[in-house]
Amino acid sequence: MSEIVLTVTGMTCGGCVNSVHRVLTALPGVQHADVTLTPGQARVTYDPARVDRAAMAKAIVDAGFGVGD
Ligand code: 9UX
Repeated sequence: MSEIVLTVTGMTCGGCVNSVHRVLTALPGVQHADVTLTPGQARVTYDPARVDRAAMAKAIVDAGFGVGD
């Protein structure tokens, strides 16, 4: 497993945190996600053979949030 920390923008309440957590953990290959509001981050444990940063970022953006550099 690999771990990555993504900067997530646009989350303003616990519901947003739950939404980001839901879309990340729905991706095949994502094992675990810890999403925090302050700071806006997602720490993701994943199988790099099955999922990558771009897929995670797309899922977050499709849910209405943003991903920083
Ligand atoms: Mo809270 Mo986030 O009511 O889209 S869920 S602002």
